[in-house]
Amino acid sequence: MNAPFEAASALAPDATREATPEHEVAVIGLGYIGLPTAAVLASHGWSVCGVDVSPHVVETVNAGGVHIEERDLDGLVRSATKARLLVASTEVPTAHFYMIAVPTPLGPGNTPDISFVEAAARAIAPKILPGACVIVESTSPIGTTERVAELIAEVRPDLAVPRFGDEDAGDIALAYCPERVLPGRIVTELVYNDRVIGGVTPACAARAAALYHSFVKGDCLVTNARIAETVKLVENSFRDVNIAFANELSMIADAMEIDVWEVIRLANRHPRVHILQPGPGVGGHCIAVDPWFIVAGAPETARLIRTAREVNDRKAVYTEEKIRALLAAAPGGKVALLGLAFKPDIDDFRESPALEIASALARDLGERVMVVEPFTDDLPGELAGTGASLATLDAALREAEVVVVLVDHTAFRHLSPGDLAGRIVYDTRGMLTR
Ligand code: SAJ
Repeated sequence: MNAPFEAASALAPDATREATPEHEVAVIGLGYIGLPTAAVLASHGWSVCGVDVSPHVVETVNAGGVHIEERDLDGLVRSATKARLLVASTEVPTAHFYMIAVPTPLGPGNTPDISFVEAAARAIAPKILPGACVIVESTSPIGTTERVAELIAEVRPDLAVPRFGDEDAGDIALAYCPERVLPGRIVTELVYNDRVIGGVTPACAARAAALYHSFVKGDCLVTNARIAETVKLVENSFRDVNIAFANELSMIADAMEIDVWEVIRLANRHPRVHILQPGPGVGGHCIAVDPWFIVAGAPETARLIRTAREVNDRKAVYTEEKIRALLAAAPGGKVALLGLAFKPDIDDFRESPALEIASALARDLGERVMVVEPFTDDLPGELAGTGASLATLDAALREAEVVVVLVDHTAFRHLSPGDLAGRIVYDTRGMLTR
């Protein structure tokens, strides 16, 4: 038993000390959150087993490799596996702590699908020992941690599983602690961000907090599970609503032939105004998704949050229509689309409005579409096979009549309006004027 476990077990029910689990921490789901979390825990001395349903992911990690791109992650995983503090498996082991970091996608009608969380709970249940602690990190609809408790209780009638509002500690602990890390800065933010830790009971929160205290340099803020679930959804909805304001403003300014970037720059000089940046829509697997979890829970009341989602989705369609209109002014001409990722300087194309726009254009304009994306060697998704081409920045600027900035990657930021003289330019990110 090493130092971090002793610290964490100080708050554990006595039963913990009777059991000898195979690992101190089991992280279920080795994706964008699970793998960095497992590696950071291991780098702080914990013995960690990462669990994934994909044999490919498990083999890659056990060989010291990574299957996702994230700054500083490869070195961390390599050292952790070499030190044997991180192993991966397709089977859930016995452990003191279980962290669930599986996807919670949107199902039909924009309703949350928590089936992967439920499957993780069912896989943990037969293995869990008295004194263990289960922490859900996946972004989840309100009530999911209690659902996990219910599923474990069904499989394990021998355990006193805590219920929301209980005074007693119970045999195991259940908590919700949302991940809040920014893709591209995950390894750093895992350590330095504050964490919100919500227990099904106060004893559960204290038990989970002990684990986070061992590696988090930010504050660990303790609350109940329902509040912590709500906090996560609210954070991303707050951002979505504010980006929607900027996107709506950009369309209004367009119609009035006003420079939206200048308006925002000057309005933001007011001490209490901070308008975000318009773009071609909102992408990624969090901000464009999580607000729907609130809407699904309160469909009649969550009017602003729903409208913001619709405004941000509409901005992508608006951008595509505008590019088509610009191309109509250059009959037969080519368009250079700069960037496909969902935001600058990452290689993540999931839910990317830029990719959506490029694909829609390429479907009927084919080889008139040139894409410049320094973060890929091949055209991703359905763009491949449309006739569209992946070009260097120089080639695209030479050949295209219309140039559209979809993502303000650093690799494009040296461009000035002068470099694009004679071209029809549409800068959805305000990169050329900022
Ligand atoms: N965007 C704009 N204008 C802006 C800011 C962002 O159009 O002014 C767009 C981006 O281009 C991108 C999208 O919004 O398409 C989302 O990008 P982001 O950088 O704002 O956020 P994500 O999705 O990478 O990460 C968010 C973060 N949440 C918040 O900032 C409240 C992160 O802390 C969360 O951990 C992450 O979601 C998550 O996993 O939920």
